[in-house]
Amino acid sequence: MKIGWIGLGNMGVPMASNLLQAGYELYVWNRTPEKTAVLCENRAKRADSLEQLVETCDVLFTMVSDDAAVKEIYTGTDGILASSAVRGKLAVDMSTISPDTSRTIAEQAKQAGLRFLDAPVSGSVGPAREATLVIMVGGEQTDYEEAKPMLDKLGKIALHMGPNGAGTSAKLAINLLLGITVQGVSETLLFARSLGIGTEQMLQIISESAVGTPLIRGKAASILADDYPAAFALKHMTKDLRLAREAGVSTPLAESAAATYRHALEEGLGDLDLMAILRHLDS
Ligand code: NA7
Repeated sequence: MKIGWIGLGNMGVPMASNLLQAGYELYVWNRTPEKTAVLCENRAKRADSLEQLVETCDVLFTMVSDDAAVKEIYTGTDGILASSAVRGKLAVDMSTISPDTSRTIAEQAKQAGLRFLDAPVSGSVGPAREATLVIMVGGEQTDYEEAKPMLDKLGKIALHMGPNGAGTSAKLAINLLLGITVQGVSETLLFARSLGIGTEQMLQIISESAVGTPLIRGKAASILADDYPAAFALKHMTKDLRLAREAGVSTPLAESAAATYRHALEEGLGDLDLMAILRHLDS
């Protein structure tokens, strides 16, 4: 079994590393080729083009930024679907994109003879490294079963949610809660501070209370240091809340959160962790 991995960003590198660790033969491609070095020093082989990757590999994984990136990789002039070698193979897209785009790519892939799963993840860089991601899969049951042993090396659970688009729909829903929660924590801390309660004290109270979560405990050190290296980049949260809005469902809290992330992005905080909205709200 030869696996092709496309997209070596913050998430792609640790995830692809876990497939290597699990003993799979791994070929990698990234738009910026230098980023393949870290994996190629560790037994992965670099493909010079998507065409070469498709010809060599049985299963293709994509983990890239957004709808535009996924479209370019699958349906661009030199994209995956341009190669006749895709016939009979399986593609697993783990990027967070709109359910509509997942369904469209799945249909185009089908016409080219490529089977396609949307399989985005909940969890940031830490869970990616520890292979404890939560994976939500949309597509045919048999394709899901074929991918499952590989997905099990990337996450603690890989659930089949339904047909194509169901994985990305579930992902938008869970990230809606994430976006709202981080805004809620930020407002709570700023509210408490205005009433004379220090952030460290308040974080302790939250952690010990019923609303304390691993998410909030995990962000505490970052909040106290006002230092936000990206575990999950604020720009990606902004994108996910925009995609959620495009679903056309009334979500007043998420609407408010979407505006906050958008303003923080405009302020130049996009490459920091999503928790950096606290810095934006505090300014
Ligand atoms: P990053 O760290 O921003 O990495 C994004 C990756 O996507 C990186 O490999 C990029 O290549 C690649 N990319 C972006 N645009 C393109 C295009 N147009 N063509 C090819 N490749 C592209 O994101 P994360 O790893 O944190 O997140 C990945 C997904 O998981 C995202 O959907 C999140 O919302 C969740 P580059 O290195 O810049 O050349």
